[in-house]
Amino acid sequence: MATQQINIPDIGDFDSVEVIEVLVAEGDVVAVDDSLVTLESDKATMEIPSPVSGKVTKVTVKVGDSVAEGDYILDIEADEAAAEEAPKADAKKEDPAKEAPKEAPKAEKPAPPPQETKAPAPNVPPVPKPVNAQSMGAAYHASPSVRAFARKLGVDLNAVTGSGPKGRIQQNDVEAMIKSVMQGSAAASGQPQGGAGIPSVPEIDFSQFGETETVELGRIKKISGKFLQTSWLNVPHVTQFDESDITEMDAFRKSMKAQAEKAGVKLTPLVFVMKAVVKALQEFPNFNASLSPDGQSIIKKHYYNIGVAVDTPNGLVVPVVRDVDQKGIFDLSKDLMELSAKARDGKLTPADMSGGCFTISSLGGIGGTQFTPIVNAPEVAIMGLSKAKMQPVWNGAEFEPRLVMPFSVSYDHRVIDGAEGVRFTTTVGQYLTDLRQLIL
Ligand code: CAO
Repeated sequence: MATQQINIPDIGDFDSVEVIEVLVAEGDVVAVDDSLVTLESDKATMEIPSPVSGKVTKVTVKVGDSVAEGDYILDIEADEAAAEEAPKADAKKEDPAKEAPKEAPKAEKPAPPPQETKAPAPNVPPVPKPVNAQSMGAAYHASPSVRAFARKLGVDLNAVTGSGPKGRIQQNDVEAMIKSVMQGSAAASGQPQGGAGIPSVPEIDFSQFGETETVELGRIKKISGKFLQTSWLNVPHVTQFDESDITEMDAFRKSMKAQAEKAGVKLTPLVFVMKAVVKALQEFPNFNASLSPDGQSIIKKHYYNIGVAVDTPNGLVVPVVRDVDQKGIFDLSKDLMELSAKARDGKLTPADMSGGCFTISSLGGIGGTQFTPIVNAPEVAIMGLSKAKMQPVWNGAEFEPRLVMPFSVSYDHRVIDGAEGVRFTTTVGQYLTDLRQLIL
């Protein structure tokens, strides 16, 4: 049997992340994908899964340690089948007991495997499982044992307030939640209650009406669904609809086609919208903010990172384009193409999806006239783009054909008032109609 040294895999841009749980001890037997340790950064909690099955022979980290990609965390004596597939050439990995470095050399930085890989080969670094990466909105912090406890009792942790450090949910928080729901149920004279204290949707056996099929939701849909529901239940939404005459903008975009091709990018209206939105965010800083957890203050951000909703075969994800204020449209286009390709290949890291200030959801390439996007909390506003259409517009003397793009902005009414909301959409619309204003 070969002993394998397990190192922290690619965890995105984080260079120091705290170990908040060590889930295995020497002598434990683990299977592929079993969680070994839990790491927590400011933005995400992630479990590091085992790349092999076997017996844990040494644990070199403890709760409170800070780790980074490549750090040595434990040894596993791999089962024979897994050991046969292990690389023979790497003497250090075959017998780490002879030379067990505290940290694996940073130069041995392996490329991460696709996210959906179920059982990676023994020498392939495991992909950390984001527990609460900013897939779509707010998140909770809870250990795997508390999550298992909640799952067993059917408690939705999105609805539980954590009393531990940094709002971490503990078992007694789950118990308190169950108690309060039970008391609420009794008070509501038998009315069935959901986990958030609202009436549940009635359960119906649809097979009584015809043939049915039950298909389990994908992992991303399950995660984003929770974030969307959390936002929907917590954020008082208002959606402002507007439209912008983008005739000149689109003519400019088309005139840049050859130059864009030379630069290896494809310009779509979205990058112009990103620039217009950032200029408007600079003028309306309440839109580039988050509400403090106690709801008493606004945290204004002095950076401009824009999340872009990307439709993938596995579900909706929101990678973040950084420092949009400092980039030109070709660079933005390149970032967007790279991030959406990564999203569709299931290769986004938690870091790719964190740090957003404002989200844009563009359905303009598909169709529709207007829609009401759900705020990506704890952000406070989101823009929805719909398909631009050529339409007759009265210019004071006659109708002329103009390309008009409908869009909407949903916002958190606790932070933004209606007048400010419509001033923001009007400003974005004006910038898109006359791009020259962006350089003023
Ligand atoms: N009006 C008219 N045409 C538009 C348009 C708009 N608002 N937005 C894009 N288009 C055009 C593009 O110019 C392109 O046409 P050409 O090939 O002729 O230039 C075509 O539509 C396809 O664009 P695209 O969708 O590939 O590119 P994009 O930059 O607009 O969007 C991305 C990129 C990743 C956001 C998009 O592919 C995507 O995934 N959209 C779905 C997001 C989503 O699901 N949101 C819903 C969230 S709420 O459930």
